[in-house]
Amino acid sequence: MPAKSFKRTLVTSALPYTNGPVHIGHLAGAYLPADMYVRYLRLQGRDVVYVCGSDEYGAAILMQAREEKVAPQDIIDRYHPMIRDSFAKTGISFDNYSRTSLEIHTQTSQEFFQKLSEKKQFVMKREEHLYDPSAKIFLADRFVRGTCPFCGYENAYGDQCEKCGASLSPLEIKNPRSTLTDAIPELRPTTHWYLPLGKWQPQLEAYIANHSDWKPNILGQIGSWFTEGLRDRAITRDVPWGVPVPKEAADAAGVAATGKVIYVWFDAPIGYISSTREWAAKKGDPERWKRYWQDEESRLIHFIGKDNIVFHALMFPAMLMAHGEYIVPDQVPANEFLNIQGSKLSTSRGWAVWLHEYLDDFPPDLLRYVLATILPESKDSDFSWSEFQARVNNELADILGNFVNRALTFAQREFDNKVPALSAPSDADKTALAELRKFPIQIGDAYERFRFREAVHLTMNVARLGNKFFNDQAPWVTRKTDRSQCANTIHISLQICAALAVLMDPVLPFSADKLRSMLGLKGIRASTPDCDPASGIGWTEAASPLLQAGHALGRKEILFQKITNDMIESQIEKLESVEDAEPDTSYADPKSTIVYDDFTKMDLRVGRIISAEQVPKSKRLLKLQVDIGYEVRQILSGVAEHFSTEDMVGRSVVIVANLASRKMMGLESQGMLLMAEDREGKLKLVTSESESGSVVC
Ligand code: B3M
Ligand code: ZN
Repeated sequence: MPAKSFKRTLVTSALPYTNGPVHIGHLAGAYLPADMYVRYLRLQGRDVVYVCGSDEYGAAILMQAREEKVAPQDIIDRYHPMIRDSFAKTGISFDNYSRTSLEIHTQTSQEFFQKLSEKKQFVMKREEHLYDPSAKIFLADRFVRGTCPFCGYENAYGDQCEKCGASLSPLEIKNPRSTLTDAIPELRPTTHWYLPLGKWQPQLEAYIANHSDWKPNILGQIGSWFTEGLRDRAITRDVPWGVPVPKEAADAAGVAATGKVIYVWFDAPIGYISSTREWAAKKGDPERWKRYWQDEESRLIHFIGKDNIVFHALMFPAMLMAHGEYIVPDQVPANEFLNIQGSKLSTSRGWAVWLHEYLDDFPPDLLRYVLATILPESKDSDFSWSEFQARVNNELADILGNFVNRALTFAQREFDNKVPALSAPSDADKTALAELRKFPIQIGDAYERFRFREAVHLTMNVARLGNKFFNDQAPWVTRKTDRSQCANTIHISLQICAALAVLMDPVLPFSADKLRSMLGLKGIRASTPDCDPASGIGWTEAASPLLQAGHALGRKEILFQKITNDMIESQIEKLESVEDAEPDTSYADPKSTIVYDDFTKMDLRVGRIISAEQVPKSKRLLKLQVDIGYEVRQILSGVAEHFSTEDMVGRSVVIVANLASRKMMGLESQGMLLMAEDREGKLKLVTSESESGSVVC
């Protein structure tokens, strides 16, 4: 639960760039968790508005237009409807999906900019910038490529090196070239508006300190930005695509406004405001947006991917503070990245599962469910088609679908497709109902804490409870021996199905709907924007018996079809037809800081491997005897795929000597070998020239 209670919530998902379709990495990052969250809030009857829209400016779109020799407008007009429709078909239930090329956005951004200009919140800087003499254009961000000053990579972008991840400015690049014409750029003077982020650092530090409940991955990133010191950010560009700098602001600064646009990372977050404004206007209440943005009792939550953290957790809050009339984000649940089949997702190489293509082949709920179970909430995670198949077949079909099917089949055959009465419930019956009643709070608590994987796991536990109860009660026996007990079993199983039809809605909205019609269950509050928060049965009531005795059930259907091997193989083939998908070779993320005492708890020792053998029936494990001077330890190490036994014997390695011993394949392991894993996943032993038993410190 949030520490403070809020009257209303505004939820946003990052505005996707409109230069290509969306893929499942996008979905797992910023859209699916947000949608699950808002559906949960709506079922709770809370006042929530969920906005998003297409991010239609920025260098990426301009560059693509140049490559294709079309106008930028053609690019955004092609992808905006495609993205909007893929989201709609996946059940991402925005209250409004806007686009930043709309007039309302130009107006909102310009007003915002103008206000900051009037409040003297900007700093003007005249400086030399790279200029392409043949294209007659200043080269911002991605319009320059050259050698990275940090790692020497020769094809680094003007704003970032893809190899080492350093964030760069075009002037830092060595041997710069124009990406438009390949010309060697020259320097020309130009004037730009800067947001003095450095000046805001103390306020931002206080703001972040107030939000210690944010996820460690976010706080970690922000902490390192603070340590480096925030730098002033240029928030205008000399490019022919973007929201024009307002003339009043240019006049006040004594700069010609022509050709100057607002930097995309300044206007895009304002897109959240424009989208809310557009929503209010469509509702016929044009001022209503202000309640969500300018009232201290409203809560602002931005769902994003980790590459957008600095903009949402520092830059946008600084903009809002500088403006003075807005609330600031209260939560920024940023997700890490989703890899595909063990390799980093890459749209340029086509190593991606595109949402619109997925939707041609499978129902949306299957993907929603599988992604929800593997969301990269605290570290990168991996999507594989075989796991997709396994989770659909073993969890959705075999646990959830099967339970529903068994309960409904029994009701149909034994009780005339009606809900039998519950009479003189046994202890087991009462326990099952009591267990069921706990779920709305348990699952809800996971949603409130932005733990979506946990929420989904707990949701499946409702179906697990149902299956266990059904099996233990064996209605196929009691139908002959004890009709009334059989009736109780089916009555309770159906109540569990009804609870599921509400509780699974945030993750499986289409199937929840189908299940409600199979049960003939009416009067459940919708989890979509058109819901009426004040009416219907909502989240809290979901687990109190929802079906009356004698209630006529609907028509039974199969909830989840199983995925065959053929279906999966063709998906894998489609992916692998992409040339040279590279494995993920980025450096592993830094771990969070520990204190010296944490380090000294480890007893690291040098030991000599005196024997090594393969553990029978295990592909991975080697059994080692390691002499650590004062004793010989048996250590099991999962490295058989990397080293042969001969590679190991005789080597002096470093081990963790005080790791609690544990059993693997029935054998005891008394310690652990240290290894160095490189970016390609290759392992090397960490060796030492010191005598056995030496302490590594
Ligand atoms: N379009 C970047 C991205 O899609 C950007 C997000 C804007 S959110 C205000 O990663
Ligand atoms: Zn680099």
